[in-house]
Amino acid sequence: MLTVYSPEHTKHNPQVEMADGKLVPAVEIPSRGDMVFGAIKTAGFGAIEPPDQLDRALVEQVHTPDYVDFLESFWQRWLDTGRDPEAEDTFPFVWPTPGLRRIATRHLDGLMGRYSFDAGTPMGPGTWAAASASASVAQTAAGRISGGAAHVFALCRPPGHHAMPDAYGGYCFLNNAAIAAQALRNAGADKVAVLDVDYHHGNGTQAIFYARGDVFFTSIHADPMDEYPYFLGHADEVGDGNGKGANLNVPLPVGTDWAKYSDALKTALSAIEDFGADALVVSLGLDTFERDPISRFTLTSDDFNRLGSTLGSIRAPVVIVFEGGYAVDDLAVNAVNTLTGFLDRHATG
Ligand code: Q9C
Ligand code: ZN
Repeated sequence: MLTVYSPEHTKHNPQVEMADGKLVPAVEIPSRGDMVFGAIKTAGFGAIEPPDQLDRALVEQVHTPDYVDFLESFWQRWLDTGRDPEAEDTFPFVWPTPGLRRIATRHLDGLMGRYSFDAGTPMGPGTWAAASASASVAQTAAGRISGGAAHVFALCRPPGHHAMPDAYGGYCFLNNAAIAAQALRNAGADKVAVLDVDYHHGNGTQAIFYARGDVFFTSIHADPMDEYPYFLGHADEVGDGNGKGANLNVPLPVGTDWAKYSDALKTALSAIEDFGADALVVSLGLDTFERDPISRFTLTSDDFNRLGSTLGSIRAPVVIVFEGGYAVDDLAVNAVNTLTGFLDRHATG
């Protein structure tokens, strides 16, 4: 199995994030990507290749052009407007909630609020370089599927599934999984499914495809009544317009173990089968792990082998897109277990 990877991810290097009323050490850090890269190399799953150049038109099929411009120009504008050039982490702190006007202001603090939905996502000098490289990794992996590969691992960092059509948040800037799904559609797959197994609901991916019937989105995640991102990911969100019936959320209680998790996985996979997907994108978060520092499911390292094997039962080509997972020292074994379980089961031709 080919892995697509870019070392550019290290340019997004946050030091702190806001949590519990203070600045705490950031968890979405370069060692995450380095750890998974090292593990893939050692495990010898196959070639590891760099991404192609990012296709801006593709990105603008899932994000608004003004949002992409904002991300790209952010750091230069920060410098041009006399802000601290030594700042490593910048945070929004005012948002145009309903009743306020959602306008692109001249002041960067207003712009950051306009184009974000949380204060938990530090942005710095190298964020665009890393996020755009991450998106190109997903794009390239999808391209290999369209070229005939049965499965490709997109080792994306920063993650993407929280990124909305025009807002960043949840450590995500560009929605890598949505970009992969859209690339598959553009290359001729009539029906694409996205299965999100990150601990957190993939609110961005859901929002991007919510009114579309050509991309089925299903997510298994901690109940948003109790967990981030709170304001999306509930079971009654079933899609809109042409997308009605093409969205399936399976929220699970905090504390969920593999027995309960695997039931939800069967539900999601059978829905994908019913939809009749020509290709599948998996948003692979490893933050369902029992020792993840910010999450509260209890999957073990062995359970990731079972997860991979269950994912491998799908009878369609698969792009696996890396999302969350913050138990850095355990990411190597959990990623390798997932991919090993997957490859043992997934049909290659
Ligand atoms: N004190 C992904 O897994 N809030 N994003 C965490 C911790 C944000 C996670 C709060 C969690 C976002 C891709
Ligand atoms: Zn997550």
